[in-house]
Amino acid sequence: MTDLPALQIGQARIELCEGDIVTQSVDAIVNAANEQLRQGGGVCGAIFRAAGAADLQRACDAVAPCPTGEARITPGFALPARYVIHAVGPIFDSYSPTEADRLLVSAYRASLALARQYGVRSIAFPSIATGIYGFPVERAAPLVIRTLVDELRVHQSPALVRMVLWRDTFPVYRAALAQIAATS
Ligand code: AR6
Repeated sequence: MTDLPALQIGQARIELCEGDIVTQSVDAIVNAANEQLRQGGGVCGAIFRAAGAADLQRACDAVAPCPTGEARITPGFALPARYVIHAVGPIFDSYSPTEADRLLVSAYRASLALARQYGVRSIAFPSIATGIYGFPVERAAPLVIRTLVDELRVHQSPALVRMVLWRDTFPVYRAALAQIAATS
């Protein structure tokens, strides 16, 4: 793998790649979930299918609900990842833009806190809330990258945080990373 956009923060690293999160061989992948932790569409549907929907749903039911801005953890079952961290981003139109920002940041921070609690060293995130939930990706990308940088500056963990981006969201995050790398 050459020239993936990346940013080193002390001992920790943020990477961006384009692709399907279910194939990621990391300790934990993050699901863009709903508050009920029910199988949905988008990346959530793909994760449930790849993990084994019945097993993952049973595990989700045991830890549901999950309010917007929070996260829950389950096993990964048939996935290469050991854990799935289910994070609920905001439905963009249900909040003021600044409240939606706060809730999106909170979903990432809650996921990283759970990851640290479970000894996760590598984690892959999708672009939470920017699909079915309608959060504009141009607004999310700089906010998310800045949140990851801030978290890793403080905690230095997980050592690898990878954003796995679907199709045309990749260049948006790449531009945001380049901008933040140039100014930090
Ligand atoms: N790998 C990585 N990213 C993906 C994949 C994949 N396999 N598939 C889609 N994406 P969304 P949300 C991207 O809609 O907006 C579900 O029904 C997608 O292109 O999956 O948080 C849940 O159950 C977009 O950039 O999540 C909730 O009800 C990003 O993942 C609701 O949707 C997130 O899009 C959550 O909506």
